[in-house]
Amino acid sequence: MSDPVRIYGDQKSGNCLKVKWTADHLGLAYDWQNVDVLKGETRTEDFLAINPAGQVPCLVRQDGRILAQSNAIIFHLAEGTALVPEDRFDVAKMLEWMFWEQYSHEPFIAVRRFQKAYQGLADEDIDSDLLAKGRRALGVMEMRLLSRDFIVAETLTLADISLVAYTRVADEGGFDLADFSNVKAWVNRVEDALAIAPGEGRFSG
Ligand SMILES: N[C@@H](CCC(=O)N[C@@H](CS)C(=O)NCC(=O)O)C(=O)O
Repeated sequence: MSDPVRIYGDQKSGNCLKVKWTADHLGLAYDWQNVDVLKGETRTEDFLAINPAGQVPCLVRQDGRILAQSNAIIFHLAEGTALVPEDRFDVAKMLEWMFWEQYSHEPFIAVRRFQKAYQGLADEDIDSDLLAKGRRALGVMEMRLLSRDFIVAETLTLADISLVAYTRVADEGGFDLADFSNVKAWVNRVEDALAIAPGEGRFSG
């Protein structure tokens, strides 16, 4: 049997956990290489030789080809499975939400969480735009989930995995999900579907 794919990631990073959850959900074998972002392990010469962008997650396939960017990696792992809709428009719709996650959600919710929980910054030292923009993103999700169980299809897709990563720990960034009841119920639904343990990936967990 050939070696499994290798995944470089930090277990506290939502972007990395997206890859772990997708692989686990699909029953894929992988060799997890822990890279501690806070210890600067993404900036070592050895790691930069793997991903010159100096970021995790990063996937190294059995044939040596390397893929970065969490949403590209999960798409690669899940193509042809039930996590990707069959309908071509729905695939594009799923990608719409995954691009939105990277541009209009993660930069505010994940960044505020990083500064508050990891770097221990006081609220007054954090860019105040992050709270407003993160809440706006949660509001967009709240509307989307008004009459649906999952973001795109009737069942779990990669859009849910991508978006749940930082939404489920948004409280660590100072975002109260009690104000977004549809989002809160959806987080529970997606955590159940992926069998995510409550403390997994939490700074305090
Ligand atoms: N858009 C990228 C973001 C990756 C990213 O920001 N990774 C962070 C951890 S969540 C990282 O490796 N930071 C280390 C550094 O920049 O040195 C993705 O989705 O994979």
